[in-house]
Amino acid sequence: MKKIGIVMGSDSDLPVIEKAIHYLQQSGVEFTVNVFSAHRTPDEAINFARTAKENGYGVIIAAAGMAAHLAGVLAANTLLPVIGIPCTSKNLDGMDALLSTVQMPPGIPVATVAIDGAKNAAILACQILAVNDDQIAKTLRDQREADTRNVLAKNLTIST
Ligand code: RP5
Repeated sequence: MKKIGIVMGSDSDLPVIEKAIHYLQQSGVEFTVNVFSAHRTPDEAINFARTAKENGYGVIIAAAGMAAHLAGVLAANTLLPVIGIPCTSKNLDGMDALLSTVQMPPGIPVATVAIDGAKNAAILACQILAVNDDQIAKTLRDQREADTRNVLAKNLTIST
């Protein structure tokens, strides 16, 4: 099974990432979490991206706030798909990170999820791995079916 590499720009991003960690633990998918900053530890961030494929990763999730260039830097240094999570910070509510992450110039795409959208990032990463992994595909199908059953079981109707 290929691994998911979660990279965050700072340990202050951990509260956002926890939803991805929780989802992947529940799903039994292998992952690692590291702090590599595009500006504070650029060599380590680039080295992680350059060696990710040979180290068994199939997809990278990058979480960063403010002028969030981490996902773009990682994407520029690997052919693995990179999913960006723009993280909230106190001044601009994550809009700064959203625009920095999503507005990649043509040639180096970053698949950007919603601000603080860590669970969807984890699900999307699993879907990417599921292209070549039947076990992960089955887990994803089972989760969707469970979600459907939960909604239908509530049987919420309002009528006048
Ligand atoms: C970004 O700057 C990090 O991803 C974090 O979201 C933000 C603030 O980092 P700290 O100053 O809290 O380390 O690089």
